Amino acid sequence: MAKLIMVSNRLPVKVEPDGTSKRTTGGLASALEGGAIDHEQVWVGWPGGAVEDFDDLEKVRAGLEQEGVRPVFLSQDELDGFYEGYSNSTLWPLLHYMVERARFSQSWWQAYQDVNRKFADTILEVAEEGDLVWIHDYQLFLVPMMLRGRKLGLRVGFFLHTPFCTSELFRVLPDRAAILEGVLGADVVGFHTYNYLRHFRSSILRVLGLETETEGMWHEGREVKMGVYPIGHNRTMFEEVMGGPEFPEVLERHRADLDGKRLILNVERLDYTKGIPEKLGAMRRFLELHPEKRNEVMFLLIAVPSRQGVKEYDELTEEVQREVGAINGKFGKVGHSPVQFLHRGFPLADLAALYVLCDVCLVTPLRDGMNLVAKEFVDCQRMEDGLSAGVLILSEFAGAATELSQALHVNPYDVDDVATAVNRALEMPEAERRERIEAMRPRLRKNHSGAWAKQFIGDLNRVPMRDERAPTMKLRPLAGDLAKRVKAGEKLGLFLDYDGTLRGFVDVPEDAVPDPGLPQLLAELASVDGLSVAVVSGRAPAFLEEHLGGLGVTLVGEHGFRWLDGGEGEWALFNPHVNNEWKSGLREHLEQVSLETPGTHVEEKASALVWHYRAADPEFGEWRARSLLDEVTAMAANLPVTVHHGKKIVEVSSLQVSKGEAVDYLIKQWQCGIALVAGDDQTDETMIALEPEGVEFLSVKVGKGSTRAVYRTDITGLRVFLEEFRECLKR
Ligand code: GDG
Repeated sequence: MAKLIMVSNRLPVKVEPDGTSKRTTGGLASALEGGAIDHEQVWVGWPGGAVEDFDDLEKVRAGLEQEGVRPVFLSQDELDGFYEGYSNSTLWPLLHYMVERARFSQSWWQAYQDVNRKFADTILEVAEEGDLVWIHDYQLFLVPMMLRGRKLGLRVGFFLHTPFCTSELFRVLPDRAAILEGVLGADVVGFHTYNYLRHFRSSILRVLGLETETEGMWHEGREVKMGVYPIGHNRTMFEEVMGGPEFPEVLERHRADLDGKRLILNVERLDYTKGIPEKLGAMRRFLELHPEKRNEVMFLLIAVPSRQGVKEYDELTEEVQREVGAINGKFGKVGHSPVQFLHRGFPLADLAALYVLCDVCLVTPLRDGMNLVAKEFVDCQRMEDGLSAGVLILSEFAGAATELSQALHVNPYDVDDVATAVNRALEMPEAERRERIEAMRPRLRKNHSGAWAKQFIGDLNRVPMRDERAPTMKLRPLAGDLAKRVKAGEKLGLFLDYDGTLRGFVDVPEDAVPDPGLPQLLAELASVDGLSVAVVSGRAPAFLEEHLGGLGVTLVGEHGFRWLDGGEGEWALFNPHVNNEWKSGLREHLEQVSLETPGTHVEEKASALVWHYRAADPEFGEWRARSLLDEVTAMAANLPVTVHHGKKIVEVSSLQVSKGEAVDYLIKQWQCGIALVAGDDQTDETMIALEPEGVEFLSVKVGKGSTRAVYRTDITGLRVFLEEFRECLKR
């Protein structure tokens, strides 16, 4: 059974002062507990502390290994550059949209790369063929790519726990391209929400110039799957503590402390992304607006200390303390301060008790990847035990907002909005509170942290092993066999699309001329007895003849409208009776759209009209293409045409003409016993879908996207195959 190698910056262990180690619970580690994951697990990560702090490193290492942990020890310098620097002072603020807080330093970037490489090296020490490697979070963006090519047969997953910011901000990062390339080393890339995925895709497009689809992309001969996996909270941990013998006592203690006050609970790490000053602003506003409630409510602010000693965080702590003092000074009275600030963590039982007892849980981060407090609060409500249900107020900028639609959603920057929501929550009738909790709970209970991990690992397990999917591996063995059969006298037809199949795309179609080796390769293949070669393209005859004429290769142009037998002589029509009267009405509409969409133009072909948007703004072009597709489909409903959305084109073409019809004709004409077709887009599917009788039919899809083809490769893979085929024919 393959191992699961969990890789995260922090580890679920604590190194004791005597050098021994103790497992800690919570977070990721507990998501894998409970037997849902049947892989043996190994952890790779930083054990905390600087390497200089350990007296006996080998003892620490041995202790950690006993706990199933492979440590990545880091020096103080590395921690400064990689952790405090690049991870926490560059990436963290930027990913949370706080670009003005992000600081950039070349030496931090260097340290980040070095430490990511250390992680990759450590993973490779423990990884064996077939293992799953699951890398977590923004500290380790580069690790997936650093594993590529170094060990075959690893399935690599990457999950981002923070938001992925809009590409407009991400582009600010000097090292943006390397970071994106780093992540694309993974087979499965996961995010909490669809929006983060969307921003990631749009960064790939704008920074790397690469097209993706929602489900992923084809990158360097591999498929990179992208998905949305909203993390769940740790149900078991809360169930256990709430079912424990001490819980009623803890609950009673807190109930007594509250002394009849209505509790408005806030729990978070003290971080600027959590919007604590803004929240205090809302509390102040609420107390101003509702003097009658000042004595009734208790805003409890639990802020777990974070990054103490870092100036920014120390200043935030002081700011919060000052403002809490000011609010209490203004609105408190003898014996009651409406805001209580507790700057420390609490045992889980206390936290659960406070979730149960509070009237309102106020979760108002300015940005948050998910926010588990919101989910824990909802799940911990105990109406069935006769307790009153609480109300969740949730920032619309927390990932959890997409799942928790019955919370009261607020804009955390808008103090009036939050103050109004607090009042609404306090006034809300019990029946409505219950209804809201009951509507949200079933989903949370199903999608707990264990289910989340199981789903991600399931997808990772479905990734084909590297060599199974390496494209040339699939096609290559065919080369030898086909060559043997041609030499033995069987007749083979090769039908190859041009753009996107034999040649990559460029901005100006006229620039996509064949590279020097291609005509030679095609000519050599076409000269072999029993082997017929056709280039089957959407291009106009003139281009094809200029670049691929006279090679003995048959040219099929305009998607199967005309052909040039053997690449010389006169072009002929496959079907002389094609009716093209439909063109005039549609042409006008397409031209109008081109006028309105910079970077697009209309191309007229003998039996087709094509709207090109390769040079348009990529997102605008894509959006316009989709609406155009609908418009044209409606306009052409009664016409003998077909409309399709190809690579950067929308094409309307005569139904009486297709690449499939043309290839079918040639297969018969040439009396092929074997036919191999290869193409990359929807027009090629008409040839891929052929089922010629009595012919062994091999179909190859070049690139990603849905297809009926049996083989899949990329441009390079196809080229390697054709070259290999030529060599085998010579042998
Ligand atoms: C990252 C992302 C994303 C808090 N105070 C106490 C305490 N907690 C526990 C809560 C909760 C956790 O800490 C905080 O949840 P977050 O969701 O903020 O998680 P982080 O790991 O900080 O953040 C975040 C998350 O990853 C998961 O992908 O949701 O957006 O930033 O579980 O219960 N626990 C105890 N005492 C406390 O005082 N025992």
